[in-house]
Amino acid sequence: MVQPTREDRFSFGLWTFGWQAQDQFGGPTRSAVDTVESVHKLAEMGVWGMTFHDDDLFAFESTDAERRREIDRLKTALDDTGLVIPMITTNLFSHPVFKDGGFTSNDRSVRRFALRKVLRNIDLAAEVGAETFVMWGGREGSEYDSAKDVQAALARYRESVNLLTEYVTEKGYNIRFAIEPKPNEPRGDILLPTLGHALGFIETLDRPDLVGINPETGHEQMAGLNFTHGIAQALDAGKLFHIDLNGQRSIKFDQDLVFGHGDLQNAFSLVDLLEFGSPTGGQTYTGPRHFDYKPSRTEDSKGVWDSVSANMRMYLLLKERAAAFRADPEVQEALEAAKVAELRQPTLNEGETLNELLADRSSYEDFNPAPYFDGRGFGFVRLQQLALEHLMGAR
Ligand code: ASC
Ligand code: MN
Ligand code: MN
Ligand code: MN
Repeated sequence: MVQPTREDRFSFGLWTFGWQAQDQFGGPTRSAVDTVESVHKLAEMGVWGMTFHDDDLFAFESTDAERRREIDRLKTALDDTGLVIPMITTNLFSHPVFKDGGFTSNDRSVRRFALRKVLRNIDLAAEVGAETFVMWGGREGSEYDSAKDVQAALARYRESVNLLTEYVTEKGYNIRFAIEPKPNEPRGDILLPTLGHALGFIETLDRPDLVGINPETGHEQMAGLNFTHGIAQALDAGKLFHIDLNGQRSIKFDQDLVFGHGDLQNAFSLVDLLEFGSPTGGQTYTGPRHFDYKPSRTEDSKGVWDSVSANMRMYLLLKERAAAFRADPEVQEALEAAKVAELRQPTLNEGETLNELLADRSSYEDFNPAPYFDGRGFGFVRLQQLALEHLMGAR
């Protein structure tokens, strides 16, 4: 059961298992991975897809010939293994040119260069068959309020995304965009810091239908937010185009832990939602289960591949636990007592008008709130205890 297969649609960023663990305080602790070897390794492990930034596959300074060589090596490995590239993204954050951002740098020539880099990478997305194009604006932001005109920056962000949707439409590419929010790091404050900010921004675009979001577990949790709630809102908006799964333990630097190695309870409710949908209906997610984590700096190459496996095992184990939770008659009874399904029922009767509600004395004048004092408890604690006992394998 915990053996991953291609049907699970698991995918990993080339930059995740490929991270050499350089951080603010020290250099790499392990060697670089080879793309082709990695593709073979992933396929053997039951992984379905791989994703990458342009700069993960070929260095920023690559000549056209070097770039082409790496693309062709990748494509051969894909043909040999059946692995797919469901998503690609552009690195607008590593090179010094992007120190004040790409689409929203104060320096106009940098913005024009960033757009060209992304447009070139969209052609590559089409070439490798990626249907989702992620935009993580890690350097779009500021440390100092006086240094960034935020309304102007948002206007430039909008201008860029509008040009990108125009480009894929003109080219006839089957590509949609997904904005990835993050509150801070590397910038002191990043624009579009949470998925809610991104959802609001998308509605101001020329082609909102072509733009959704790619929320990352740890990024929302860095802002103290409930990731499962955010994902539910993204589904409700029809905007969950992609997802970055990982682990984060509370509000601190971006940990990028293995999925489930952070807030395990929240990971449980997330997998329950992604795999089985809302308990009473609602939208479901059919996209990739993509891991964007970093193997801890303490790991050698063996530990790296163990951590790749750990992400998938955690996901599948949580799926198994969530299925057991849903199937338990005692849970069903507790859900019933907690009136969880009653929330799906519209508050007004079918066909009832506002005036009829106003005339309904039972809804207000004759309604008795008194029994709610020390009565009519919802039993949410019992339900949560049952959930945790399932999560712990105690039931
Ligand atoms: C991405 C993405 C991130 C960042 C980060 C780079 O494309 O989804 O969260 O880049 O992983 O280190
Ligand atoms: Mn992260
Ligand atoms: Mn991410
Ligand atoms: Mn990340």
